[in-house]
Formats: sequence, structure tokens, C-alpha cells
Amino acid sequence: MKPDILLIGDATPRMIDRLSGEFTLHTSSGPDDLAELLQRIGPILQGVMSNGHGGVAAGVMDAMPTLKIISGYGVGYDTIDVNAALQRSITVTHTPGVLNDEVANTAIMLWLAVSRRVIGADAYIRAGRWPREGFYPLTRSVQGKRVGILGLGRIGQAIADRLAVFDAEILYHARSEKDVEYRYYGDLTEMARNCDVLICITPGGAGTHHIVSARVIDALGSEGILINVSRGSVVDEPAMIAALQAGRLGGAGLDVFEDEPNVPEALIGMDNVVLQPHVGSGTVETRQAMGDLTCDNLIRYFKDGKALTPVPECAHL
Ligand code: NAP
Ligand code: 8YV
Repeated sequence: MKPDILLIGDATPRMIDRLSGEFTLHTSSGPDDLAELLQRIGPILQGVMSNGHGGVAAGVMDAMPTLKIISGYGVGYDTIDVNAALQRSITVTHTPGVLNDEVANTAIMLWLAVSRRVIGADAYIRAGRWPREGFYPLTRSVQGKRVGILGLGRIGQAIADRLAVFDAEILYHARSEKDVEYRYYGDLTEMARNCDVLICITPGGAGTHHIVSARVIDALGSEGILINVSRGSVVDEPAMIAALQAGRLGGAGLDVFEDEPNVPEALIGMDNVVLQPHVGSGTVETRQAMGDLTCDNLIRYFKDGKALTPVPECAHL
């Protein structure tokens, strides 16, 4: 008998292929059909694959009394209620490491795009303005800047590695100081005051909610650039928008938002902002590596009871 697995959110054809060899698959495309599905087949489900966007709440787990594992297709697991999973002895897994380079590249790309006004310059040509109005206005260099990294973990370190070619002075804020040569700031506002660019790459969730506050944004200042590739909840979005509108913040490169997939209308018309629909890891190559690990976690768990990459809270299960 193949175990029954529920897929919540998108999975690639390669993932579906691999999983359907081992499991009986059921798919939910979102909250609209989830309740009905759970009522119908909840009691037979033993595993869940979640892309993290809709998440897995305690109530959803309750509807699956024989659930053993939730395999997250992504490294961030803020939308999966890990405490509720632990109470039910459910193992939660994620995909650390395999997306570091891609997300770091995304952060750097957003910074370059904002500083050098890539989107505006492209639009300038497409609107036929170059022959009529001459060269595009000068932009800001990315060379030799002070870059503050909020969250010096796996991806934060990959960002720091890339910053060497920009001759950046690297500052960072995390919960604890690391054994690195970059300058540590225990106080995020103080770091923001001392950097030209602030790149956010912490987990989401209660511990980091609005950690980039109005105060931090004001400290970054009118020439400062905010890059967010972490979670929308990390930045106080209304405060950021107000600062951008008033010219108290220089620009922003945003891959994540507080109410995805809804992006505040106010951001749409701003030419000092570059927007992406949460695609930091969204390449064929990296999603393949993430998808393989997501599947391997499920397959290994049902083979020998041990997943490959449990989240730290579930490592002992
Ligand atoms: P990681 O290795 O666990 O690193 C997280 C870092 O954040 C650590 O340095 C940690 O500090 C710091 N941190 C955690 N809570 C904090 C707090 N309250 N205040 C200050 N710093 C805090 O994680 P990772 O693999 O680099 O991934 C980081 C996050 O990136 C994910 O959780 C996810 O939300 C996001 N992400 C986004 C995308 C995207 O598509 N945009 C893709 C992948 C990941 P300590 O080391 O001191 O504990
Ligand atoms: C993806 C992410 O959006 O890994 C993460 O934490 O945010 C991204 O890589 C997603 O989880 C893929 O489904």
C-alpha cells in the first residue's frame, strides 16, 4: 500500500513524477478546496508537501490524525506551525542550502537594479525617449558601499561572499555575533544608520515581525536602499511606503510582501522601487534541487523513518 500524501501548493512535473512512484497523491490548489479535501480524505493522509505559501496551521493538522511528516518545498517554514507539529510528533522538513546561491544572486540583482535604475532606463528606451531627450539621468554606483546584512545565516553569508567584488564594507545584524571579519551590530537601527544598503535575509515569523521598523527605515535615510528577500512580515510595509513617498528612503528592491500575492498599489508607480513576485529561488535549476530534496525527505522518511533535512526543532524526532 502506497502512503497517501497531500500536496498543498505548486509542485513541478518532476516532483509529481517522483512522488507518484512512491505515494498516492492528492492535490489541493489552496484554501478554497482544502477544507473539502480534508473532510473527505484527511483521516487517510500520512504526509504533506507544502510550498509554504498557504502554510499548514494546527487546525489543518487536526484534520489529518495519521499525519507523520510535512515536507516544506523551501527553506523558510514560518507558515508551518512547528510547535503544533511537535505536539503531534509530526516531523517538519525544509530545503536548506540548495538555494543559497540563487537567493543571494537575487538580492544582489535587486540592489543593482534599484541603484542603476535598470527598469527606468529600459522603459526610457522603449518609450522612444533617448533620441528625443538624450542620455538617461545619472544613477548611483554600487561600488565601495557600506552594506548591512540583516541575518547572517546560510543565504546572508552567500550575499556577503558576493559583496567582495563590489569592494563593499560589510556590516551585519543577527541574534548572535559570528566568527567573521565583518562588523557586528547588536542594534539594527544603529546598523541602518551606518549603511548605504540594508539587505534583509532573516526568517519570517513572530521573532522578526516588523523588525525593520519606521525607526530603522528612517535611520537608513533618504539615500539608503532597502532590499527585502526574506519575508514581507520582516519589514513594516506601510512605514516603508510612507518613507518612500516622502523621500525619507532612497529606494527599495522587494521580492516579498506582507499580503502576497497582493502588492500595495502605492508601490506600483514608484520608479525608485523594483518589484518581484517572490521568485528569489525561482529558477529551473534551483527549484529542481529544492524539489528533489523535498521529495527525498518524504521518500526517506517513509523508507527508514528519518528525514534528510528536518527543521532544527524537529531534529530529535
Ligand atoms: P538561516 O541560515 O537560518 O539564517 C537566518 C539568519 O537570520 C541567522 O543569521 C539568524 O541569526 C538570523 N535571525 C533569525 N532571527 C533573527 C532575529 N529575530 N533578529 C535578527 N536576526 C535573526 O536561514 P537561511 O537559509 O539563510 O534563510 C533565511 C530566510 O530567507 C528564510 O527563512 C526565508 O524566510 C528567506 N528566503 C526567502 C526566499 C525568497 O524566495 N525570497 C528564498 C529562500 C529563503 P542567528 O544566527 O544569530 O540565530
Ligand atoms: C519559495 C522561499 O518561495 O525557500 C523559501 O523560503 O521563500 C522560496 O524559495 C518557496 O518556498 C518555493 O515553494
